[in-house]
Amino acid sequence: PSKINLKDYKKTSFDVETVNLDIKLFEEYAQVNSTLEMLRQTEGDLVLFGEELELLTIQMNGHQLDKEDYQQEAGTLTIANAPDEVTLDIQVRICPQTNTALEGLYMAGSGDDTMFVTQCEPEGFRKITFYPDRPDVLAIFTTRLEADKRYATLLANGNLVEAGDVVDEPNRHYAIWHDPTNKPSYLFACVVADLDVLTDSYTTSEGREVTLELYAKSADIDKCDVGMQALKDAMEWDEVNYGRAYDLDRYMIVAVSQFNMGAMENKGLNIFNTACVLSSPETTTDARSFSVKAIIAHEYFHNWTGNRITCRDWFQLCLKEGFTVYRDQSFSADQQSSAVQRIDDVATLRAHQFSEDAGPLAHPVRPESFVEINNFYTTTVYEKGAEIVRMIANTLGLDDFRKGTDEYFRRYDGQAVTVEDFLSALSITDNKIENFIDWYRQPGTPVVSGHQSYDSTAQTLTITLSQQTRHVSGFDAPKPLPIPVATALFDKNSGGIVAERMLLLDQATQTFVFENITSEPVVSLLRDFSAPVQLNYDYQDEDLAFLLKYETNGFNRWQVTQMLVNRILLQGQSSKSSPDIYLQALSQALPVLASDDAMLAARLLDIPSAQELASAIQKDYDPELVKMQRESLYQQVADTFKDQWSELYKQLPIDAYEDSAEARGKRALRNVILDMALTADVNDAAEWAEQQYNHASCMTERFGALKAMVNHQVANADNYLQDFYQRFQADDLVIDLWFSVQASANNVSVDVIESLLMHEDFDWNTPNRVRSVVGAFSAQPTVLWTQDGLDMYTGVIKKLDDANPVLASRLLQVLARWNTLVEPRRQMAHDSLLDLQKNVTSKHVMESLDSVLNA
Ligand code: DPP
Ligand code: ZN
Repeated sequence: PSKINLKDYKKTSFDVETVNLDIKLFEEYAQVNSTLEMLRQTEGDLVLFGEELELLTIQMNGHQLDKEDYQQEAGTLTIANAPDEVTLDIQVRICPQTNTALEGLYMAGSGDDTMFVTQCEPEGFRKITFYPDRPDVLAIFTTRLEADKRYATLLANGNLVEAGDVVDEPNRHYAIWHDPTNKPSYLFACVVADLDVLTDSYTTSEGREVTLELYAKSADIDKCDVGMQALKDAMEWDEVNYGRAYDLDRYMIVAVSQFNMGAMENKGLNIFNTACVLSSPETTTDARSFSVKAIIAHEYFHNWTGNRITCRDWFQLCLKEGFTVYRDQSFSADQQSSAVQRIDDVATLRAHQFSEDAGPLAHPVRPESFVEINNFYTTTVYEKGAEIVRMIANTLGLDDFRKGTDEYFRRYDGQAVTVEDFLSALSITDNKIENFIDWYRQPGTPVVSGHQSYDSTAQTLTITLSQQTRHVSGFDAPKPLPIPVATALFDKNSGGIVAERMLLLDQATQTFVFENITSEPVVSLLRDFSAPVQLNYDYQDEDLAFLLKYETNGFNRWQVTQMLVNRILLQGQSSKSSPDIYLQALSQALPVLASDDAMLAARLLDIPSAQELASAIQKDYDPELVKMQRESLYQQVADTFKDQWSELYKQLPIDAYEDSAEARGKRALRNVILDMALTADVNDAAEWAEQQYNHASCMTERFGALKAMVNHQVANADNYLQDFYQRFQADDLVIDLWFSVQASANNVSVDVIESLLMHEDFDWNTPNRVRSVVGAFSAQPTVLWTQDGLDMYTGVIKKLDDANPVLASRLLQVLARWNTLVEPRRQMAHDSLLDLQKNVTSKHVMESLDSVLNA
């Protein structure tokens, strides 16, 4: 398979004006007839893409085409010398019933309980019919669906025009949908199913009455209220914050249990993984429920940033994803403490994106070439992409950023555009914004180092900052990037802020002078994580402890605890810090915070994940050692406060369930304290866990207790696991939790994983289930990086390579950092990967494997 390059972009020779699709579903296959009205826009052949299609007939302007009239090869159908106006009628047959890749039109479910859904982003539409399947081809779609009446729900994009019985076929019915908006094929969707619906409505700021519908299986329909409310909140939020209102009379969301991604923003007809839309207090943890709201908002926000303004080509994926993630993060920050929101977003960025950027899968936020675009739905494109938009917003200030986004919507509505277009609109008030383009082009996480010097005579403080980015092979030598560093100076005596400024570091090294500073202050940098960089400032441990006490920025209070922990844990650090200052600082902060902001208190007790710690290690990474060090520090924290856990825990009694930020904070902190108490061997902690499980008001409490019991192997843990299974046996998403709590347990072994994979409820065709075991397991590096662990893990990839290459390749990416391992693990991993290479064929896995082995 060949590489596609950004620099080779060319418009298509033909544009599509309208598409008429007629999809008839039968027991064993589907018949798809399409009519495309096309117009020439440049010289050249007419090219259509198509994969896994059985071509029955093709007609051009009413004439049947014979084999010699077109050329068919690997995924394309080419017609040379086509006239300037073309009507194509194409008939194909496809087989959704055997489509396990979950791209294009596929059947989900099994037995009597099946449904048909589509996933067309990025290149699934070509598995439905022959089409110029690229995001820069925009057309008006009309879709007729026909199926057996046991599939009562027939949905497609846009408005319902007509529905009824099929003449002479009493068991079949049809529906015709028309979407009045011009859209790329990746936003096409249809659903043929038997579902219940929750209906609501929303009146937009422009006075449009919109019908809102959330479709789910009847057993799940009582878990749709959270999602529906989030949708209404998101619609209003986008009107208030970006001046964007919804543009159709109907907005539909459909929940599907078999789905590769989280959710998909198809025009007017979002399709969601059940895990990302269903939520109820009894079955869904707070964290999951919060992310349901964020994902509903994310997909809704795409209607403007993605659908109305879309990407010229897939290299521009970050154009819609980075901006939309930034928008959903801002939405979520308005629903809880903004410090906690920032902490969670940054923790994810550091654990996953920094690690990606430090290894062989590093790529620019806007890649320059790919073999398989599915491999680039990455945390670099999404999360680092969002960080760039955030830096621009902070540099401009919110008013000018809004002027810029208004300009973007005004200029490009209805078009397929590039990152350069986006920056050019955002630059209307400040042309320096265009310099941010280098952030999109250059891979690698910049390291910002710095120190300060104080001149008491001149009363000036000088901060020197420099930046360095590793040179990723295959790319130009790194250039300095514009890095906004939000800075505050704190008076050592009063603890108050004496100066506050946004420093823009845009050269290799720069000095910044603060005047009228009467005594040497403590400097707080990168407040609210103003740029996605690693910070290496010349701090004393005491400065960090000081900041934990006096910083007013909640995010930075967390950040300094993380810096202290990193100093204690990271091997090879010359001046290895002792935990004393950290523990002392915590003991001052914790009691106050526990009553003030329980959620933030819970986060302050975080110790970075093994994965995040590993991302900073370039060589001789020893998973055992890192695990031991993490656990030993965790133990010290638990022991230090051993006498206080009981009181803190009792201050947080189980009340009736409430979905407020405060109640969620209490539940989060209670779960952290429970785990700490079990770690410190507090006398009756195992009993607290059982009580919490038995008297839980919601899943956060019940699952928190279960997880703690499993991880600490308390005597009754197995009974509770069994109870949990029995209680929730009918609920797939809860059973996913049941699998994952075992697969990610502290003491997990490959045998446990093998037996979970053999369990009667395990299902290779449901990505959520596969992730609940194999994905959860991959967070246990001490077991993953053993011969047995690798055999099992690469065995899973082999198994999925053909059936679901998108999922297989995603799982493989977890092995990217093999090259940093200590011997003999490194060699073992290398051999496993080489062996895997001989046994896989999908271009998805091959491309990832090539990059990973190139480390
Ligand atoms: N475009 C989808 C999203 O919202 C892909 N999963 O991110
Ligand atoms: Zn998205």
